[in-house]
Amino acid sequence: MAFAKEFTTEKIRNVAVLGHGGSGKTALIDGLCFTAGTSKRHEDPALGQALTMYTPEEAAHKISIQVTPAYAEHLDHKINFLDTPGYLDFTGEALAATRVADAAVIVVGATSGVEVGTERVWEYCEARGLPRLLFVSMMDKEHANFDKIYEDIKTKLSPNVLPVEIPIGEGPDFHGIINLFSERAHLYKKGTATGEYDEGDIPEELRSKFEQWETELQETIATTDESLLERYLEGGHISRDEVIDAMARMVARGEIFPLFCGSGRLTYGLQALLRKIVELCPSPREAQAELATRAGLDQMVELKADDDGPLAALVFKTTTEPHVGELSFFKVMSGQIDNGAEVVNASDQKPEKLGHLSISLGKERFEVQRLHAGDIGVVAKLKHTHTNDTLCSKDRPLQLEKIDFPKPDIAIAIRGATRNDDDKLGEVLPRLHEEDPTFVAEFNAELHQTIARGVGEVHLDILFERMRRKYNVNVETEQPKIAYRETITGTGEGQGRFRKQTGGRGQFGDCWVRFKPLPRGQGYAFENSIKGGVIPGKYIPSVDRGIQEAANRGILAGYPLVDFTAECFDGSYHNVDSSDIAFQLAASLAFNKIVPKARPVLLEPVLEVAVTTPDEYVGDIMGDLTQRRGKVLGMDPNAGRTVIRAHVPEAELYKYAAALRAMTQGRAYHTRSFISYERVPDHEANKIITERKQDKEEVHA
Ligand SMILES: Nc1nc2c(ncn2[C@@H]2O[C@H](COP(=O)(O)OP(=O)(O)O)[C@@H](O)[C@H]2O)c(=O)[nH]1
Ligand SMILES: [Mg+2]
Repeated sequence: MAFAKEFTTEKIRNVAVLGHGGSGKTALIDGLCFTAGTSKRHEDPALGQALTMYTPEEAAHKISIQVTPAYAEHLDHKINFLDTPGYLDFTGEALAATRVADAAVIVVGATSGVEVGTERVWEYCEARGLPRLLFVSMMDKEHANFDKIYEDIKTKLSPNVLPVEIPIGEGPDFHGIINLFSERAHLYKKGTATGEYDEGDIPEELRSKFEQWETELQETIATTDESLLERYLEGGHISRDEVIDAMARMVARGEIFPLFCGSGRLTYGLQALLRKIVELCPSPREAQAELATRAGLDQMVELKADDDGPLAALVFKTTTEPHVGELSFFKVMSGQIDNGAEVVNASDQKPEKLGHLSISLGKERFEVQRLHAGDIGVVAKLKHTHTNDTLCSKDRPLQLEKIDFPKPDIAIAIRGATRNDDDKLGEVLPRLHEEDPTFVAEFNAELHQTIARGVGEVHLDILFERMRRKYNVNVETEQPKIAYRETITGTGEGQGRFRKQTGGRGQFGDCWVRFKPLPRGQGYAFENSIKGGVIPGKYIPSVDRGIQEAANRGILAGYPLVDFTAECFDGSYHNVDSSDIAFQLAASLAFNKIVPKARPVLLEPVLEVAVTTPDEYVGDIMGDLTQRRGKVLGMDPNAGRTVIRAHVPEAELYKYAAALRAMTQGRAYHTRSFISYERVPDHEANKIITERKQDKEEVHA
């Protein structure tokens, strides 16, 4: 059988394509791979299908939901594209892509501009120091406005954006691009299918803009090099090759971000972009070195993308495909891999065989004989390897730095739709986690519910769809119960006495206990101030245990009582009848008698919420947060966006993401984390206590 072509490290580019949802990333990759001739079809995500968008969930929702590799062979190089979801619920996938890419193309829609999702991925790239090109997409769309988007990028992303192209015409009139490298106009005809164009002169009406931007470009490049500057100042011209050379170095150092434009749908501008990716983006060899840890040692090892280095490949994505089983996508950070190689998983040293070693072009896979350092590949049916594992050689176990996935903090309660579904959950939920580390689910014994957590509500919905399709398991969802707590606000003291005389040996325990409130979050403390052995030392732990058990059962509504001290200060015992059990019972009697007098109240979990929103929605969001009993802590406006921080009771935040989306047309997002327990206002508390009592009666009825 014929193997797919091998590319050596210098001939590889790994490019994450990132941007806000709907900015045109998937259409762009489809157009680029088609323009290069590597892919034979040009499809439109609007119809639910494209090269890097093929799962039934993606087709149904018409959005990308997972990182998907494809490649384009161009100018004797291979560009590995990583398509990513822009939707913030799937931001873990974008993070995975930035972890293995050596550069990024940031896509900004010509009518929508920089949005929250664009800013988010920009931060990811900043954090990794990833070189970036910027692409203004959908230049053919009605109301496209290149200059406006350029300004937007300059103010919201970086002042170091540098336009290297000028569109000719915009919206339906978009028909060409001035290329500042060749200083020629590329003119597209109706019927352009793979980015082909005629070369022409700079149109008169754009001449002054061209001259201005061209000067800017030459000046920027001249300042990077002593001899270039000298020549430039003497009125000389810097040639295309010199510009490309100097620019590639600036891009690699993150000093400038060249700005391109075009249309993924029409393939206008895509030939230039392909070529510039090859010329301006670093190969894996030039990318930053990786730090790996030797298994079992603290020592760090620096790894370069080098065929002769020790093998280390990071698995950045696993999926399951019907009829194929599990697929593991990985990047070879160092060393090379032969088809059929025997490797080990660094996390447990277990062997894995890399049979049918392949590269992937959307849903298609092509077998390769060998993958060189820096390349991205895929294998099926690994036995015990998951996302974030490192594959390495047996004699040099190395673990690469893991992808730092976002914390799943949106919770929903689930149960199987039928008994049969319920039985399968235990097996299927861990599998979903293996495919997507930003999903976790486990049974919560306190709430008596299986709680699933994800990055967002849409994320969870789509996972349940996937569960239905792949594993034939249906779930029903409901609001997670709230883990309320109880505490006391006053002090109280008194006696708990247990005495029982039945036939032979009796039971006797007697203790005096004082209950005092503790500050929030302090939990429970036991103090022993018994003097003169009125309760023998061996029974003191029994008193402690009796109180803890009673506290767990609560006093108001059956929620654990927390943040209090129990001080045992007096009591008595009986030589024969006293026992561990008798003192436990005496202590719990004391608890049940005294705590109701110590002004018990209900506590609820409060979360700190940070909402990032375009300024225009601040008023609505604040009003809504107040309705949810939220306390706004502060607002931080910055370049058209505001981050609002607030403390909001968890009980008021169910489906908040959907509410926020509705309020802001999907342009705001929020993060949350537990902050503390706080007292429930009395009228709310009474409702909760009454409901809880009814629940209990139903259970016992
Ligand atoms: N007019 C026009 N529409 C486009 C273009 N690129 C994408 N679209 C449309 O914009 C929508 C979002 O595109 P998609 O590639 O899925 O965006 P992504 O979420 O960034 O991957 C789809 O309906 C596409 O058909 C383009 O170049 N021109
Ligand atoms: Mg997409």
